[in-house]
Amino acid sequence: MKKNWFRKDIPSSEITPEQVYLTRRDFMRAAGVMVAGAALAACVPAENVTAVPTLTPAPGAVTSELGESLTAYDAVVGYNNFYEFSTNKEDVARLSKDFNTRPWTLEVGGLVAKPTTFTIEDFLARFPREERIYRLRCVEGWSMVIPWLGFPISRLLKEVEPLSTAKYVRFVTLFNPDEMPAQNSGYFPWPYQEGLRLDEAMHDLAILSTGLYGKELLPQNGAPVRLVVPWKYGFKSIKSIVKIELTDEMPATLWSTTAPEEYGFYANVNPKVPHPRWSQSSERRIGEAGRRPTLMFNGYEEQVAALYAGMDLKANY
Ligand SMILES: Nc1nc2c(c(=O)[nH]1)N[C@H]1C(S)=C(S)[C@@H](COP(=O)(O)O)O[C@H]1N2
Ligand SMILES: [Mo]
Repeated sequence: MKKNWFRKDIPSSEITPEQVYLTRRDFMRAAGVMVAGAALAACVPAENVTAVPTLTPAPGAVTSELGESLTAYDAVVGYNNFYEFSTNKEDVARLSKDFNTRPWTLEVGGLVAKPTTFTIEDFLARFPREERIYRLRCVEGWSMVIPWLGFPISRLLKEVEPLSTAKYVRFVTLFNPDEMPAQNSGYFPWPYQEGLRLDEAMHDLAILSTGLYGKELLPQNGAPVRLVVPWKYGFKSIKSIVKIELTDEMPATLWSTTAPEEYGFYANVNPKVPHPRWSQSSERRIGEAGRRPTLMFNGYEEQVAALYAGMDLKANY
């Protein structure tokens, strides 16, 4: 009965106290700034990030380019999907507390001229981090606004020099059932895998993250390094990555293998394409009462729509 593994029911006990939502106009008035354009307005310049440990935005600060409040830190680190530890979002933090993320290497290979194995220390030294405040929309119908620390994955891919035959990027999470207890269960085709088209991965909004809220990533959020692709459903943002491989074939993913009729390769946030078992037209922002409309490409339409020009987004779900 594979159908119901990925439960979507969210108990009301998980709703945290309501935060004030300011409209975009209020935001601009409050901040006393003019926003020049929507494109990439979420990106904070890199110089803010050199002193990473001191960069700690206050929960509730109004900072996204749409004038949205950051989701409270406690929710970001306390309400997690990380099925290697538990399918219960509120147990993940406790069960992953001792997950060992050092030493850690990330192997980048496949159809590239310069296959390279990076350590986390290499990352921190070679790829300066920026803060990126993104919405995260889970396919289950809840969402958060998270200030990530990371860098565009395009920078890493350029360093390894993709061959002209490379069309896709495959990502693989660590497989270690001793440390990730749910990997002992045969329910899912471990290790967790995800994929992007190469041009999607090269988009500036797609980042590798090693931190959030100005701190290093905690295990529950995918330490030491995870993908963040803000215009796609959250399950594309694979955690605790050990391998990145460039391929000429569309990679199989954990969710498209488990339930192909429910989860496709693209998984772009799209309020007009319902999941077979529920609507995707609205979402519950963690920390707010009620629901808000879900935005096309999670609000990043202006930046990413060109990647899908001419494609049938219903067929390519
Ligand atoms: N390896 C791995 N990555 C994963 C998952 C997972 O279960 N295992 N869950 C995904 C889902 S469904 C979501 S919504 C996001 C949640 O990220 P967060 O807990 O940091 O908010 O992680 C994604 N990455
Ligand atoms: Mo998700």
